[in-house]
Amino acid sequence: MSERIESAKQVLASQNIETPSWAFGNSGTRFKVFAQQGVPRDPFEKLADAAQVHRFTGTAGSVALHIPWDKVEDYAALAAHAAEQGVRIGTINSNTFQDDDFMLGSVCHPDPGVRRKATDHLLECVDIMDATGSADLKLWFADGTNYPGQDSIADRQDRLAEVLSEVYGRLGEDQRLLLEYKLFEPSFYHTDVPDWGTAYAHCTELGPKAQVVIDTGHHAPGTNIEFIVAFLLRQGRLGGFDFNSRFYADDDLMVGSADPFQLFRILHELALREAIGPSSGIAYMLDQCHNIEPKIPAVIRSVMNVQEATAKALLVDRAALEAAQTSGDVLGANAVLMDAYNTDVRALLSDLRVEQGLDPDPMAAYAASGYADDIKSNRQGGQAAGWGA
Ligand code: RM4
Ligand code: MN
Repeated sequence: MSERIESAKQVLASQNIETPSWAFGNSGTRFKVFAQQGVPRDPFEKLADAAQVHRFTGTAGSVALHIPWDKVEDYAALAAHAAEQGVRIGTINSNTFQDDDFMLGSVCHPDPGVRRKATDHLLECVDIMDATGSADLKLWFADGTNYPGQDSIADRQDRLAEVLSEVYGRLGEDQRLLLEYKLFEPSFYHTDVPDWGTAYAHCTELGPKAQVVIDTGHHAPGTNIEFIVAFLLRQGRLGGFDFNSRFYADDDLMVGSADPFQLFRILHELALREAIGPSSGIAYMLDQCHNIEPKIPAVIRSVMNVQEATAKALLVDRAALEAAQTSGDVLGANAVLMDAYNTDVRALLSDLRVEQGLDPDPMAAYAASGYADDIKSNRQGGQAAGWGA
C-alpha cells in the first residue's frame, strides 16, 4: 500500500487541470444571471483569478480561453501576463453559437456564406493559438435542427466534414483539433455532432491530430462514460475532458459534486492505461460556470475533487484486480475497486501539498489570503465579464 501511495503522489504531482476563463465571469441560467462582486472585467483579470487557483492547488497551471469572449488586441501580451501570474494559456475554444448569422447553424449551415464566416472564425482561433503558444483548438458546435425536414441531416454531415478538413489543414505541426460532442441543446430534433461515435468518425477521417473531447455533461442520463473513455483511449483518440457535473442536462456544475463515483470510474480507466500525467497528451479541463457560488473557491474545490478521484483511482490494487478478474471472482474484483473508492485520500493530498510547499488546505488558504476582498474593492466600475450572449 505505501508503495502505491508514493507512486500515486508522483502522478498527482505531475497532473495538470486546466481551468476555463469563463468560470470566473458572471454566468447564470436562461432565467437570471445573479451578478457577483469583484468579477473580472477583461481576460487579464480572468487570468489573475485563474492564477489564484493554481497558487493554492499547484495543479491548475493552464487556462483555457474562449473567443470572442476573451478577444484582446495583443495575444502575446496576454500570454506574457499569464506567465507573470504563474500560469499559461491553454486550449483555445471557438464560439460559433452567439452570432445572429448562426441561427440555423454555423459549419453545417445551408448557406455557404455563413459556413465561410464560421470557418474564418475557426481559422482566426488557430492564428490566436500561434500567438499564445496554445496547442489545442477545441470545437463545440451548437449546430442541429429543431424540426424534422428542416434541413438535410446527411448534407449537414458533408458540410461539417468539409469545414473540419479546411481547419485541420491549417493546424501547425504540434497543434491539435479537439472535437466535442453533445447530445442535444440548443437544437432538439437533431444535433450535428451528437455523440462520441460521430466525433470519432470525423476525427478518423481527418487524421491523427484530430481527437475527441468528452464533456461529462453532454450525455444522456445513465450513459456509461467510462466505456467511452476506454474505447477512445484504446484507439488513441481521446484528446481530453471537459469536466463538470450534471444532474439533469448540461448543468456545468462543479465536477465530482453530484456523482463523485462516476468521476472515480472515469479516472480508473485512465489510471489503468497510465494516461493521467502530461505525457499522456490528454487535456484535463474544467468546463464549468458558477452561478450561485463564489467563483474562485468553486474552481479550487473542483480541482480538489478531480485530485481526490485521481488519487483513489491510482490506489486501486491493480494486481489484485487482475487476479480477481482472471479467476472470474466477480465480487472480489468489485471489492478491490470499492476499497480504493472508499479510501479517504484527503490526508495523502494534504501531505503532497505540504511536500510541494503549499498549504495543506487550499480552500482555507484562499479564504485567508484576502484576495476575495481585494477584488471586491479594486474592481469597481467597468463591465463585469460574462457570457456576452
Ligand atoms: C458548450 C460546450 C463548450 C463550451 C461552451 C461554453 O456547451 O460545452 O465546451 O465552450 O458550452
Ligand atoms: Mn464543454
